[in-house]
Amino acid sequence: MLRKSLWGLLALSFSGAASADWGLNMPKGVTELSVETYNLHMMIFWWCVAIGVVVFGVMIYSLFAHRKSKGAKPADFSHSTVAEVIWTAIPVVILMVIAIPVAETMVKLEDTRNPDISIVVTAYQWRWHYKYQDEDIAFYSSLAKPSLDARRKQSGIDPFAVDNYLLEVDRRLVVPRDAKVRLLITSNDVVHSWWVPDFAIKKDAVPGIVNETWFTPTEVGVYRGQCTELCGKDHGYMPVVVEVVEPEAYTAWVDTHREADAPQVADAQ
Ligand SMILES: [Cu+2]
Repeated sequence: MLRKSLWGLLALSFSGAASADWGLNMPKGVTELSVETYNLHMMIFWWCVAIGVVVFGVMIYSLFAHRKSKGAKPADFSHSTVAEVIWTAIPVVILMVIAIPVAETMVKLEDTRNPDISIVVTAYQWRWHYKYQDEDIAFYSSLAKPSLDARRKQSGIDPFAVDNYLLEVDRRLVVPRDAKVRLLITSNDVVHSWWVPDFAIKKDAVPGIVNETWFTPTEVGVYRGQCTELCGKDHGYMPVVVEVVEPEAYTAWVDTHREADAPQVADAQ
């Protein structure tokens, strides 16, 4: 029984579709850099698998082949310079092989120059505020009403009946496809963290500090995330929802959401 379920788990973790359902692996995402990050992650994963197979292979073979019952005699040397040089040099080479592509990607991740759109993201206990720097658009993005109602104690509402329970907001962040979106992330009170797995972005929002990041989504869709820094009692109730739309739809959205015409959030402070 146990063996059966272990094999089942193993089989599941190696089949792509199942791992997506189970969330065992990170998503590939919808930006060039999220795909790059995913590929790095997989490359390093397979390096680790190979190292594990070699190291444990040698260890298990040695234990088995040189066991006492076969009359093995322990060696009595205390140092082997050759072995020490080898087991230092090989990891150094492996780390260098890994470090080069990783550094390339990290440099790209930090390159926030020449954005098409800049958005100031300010975290509040417990909602997000978005301000488009070049447009007259600014709004709060809070947990959507159906989730808010269902999460109340003894609400009587089945959370499983709520679409995207705790992962939906009243006003989504809207950005166009194929645009370089720069985020300037800060906080109004405590440390929060803006996280959208499909963009491979998780950036802390720290009071008094502006953190920068950027993404260029390549696919239209709705991408969800959460605050990932324990920020108080409603930490679990401040999701992030980003809607990526076609450039024309974005222009239309901007036209209808300029501050003058946009509905104001009643409890905005
Ligand atoms: Cu938070």
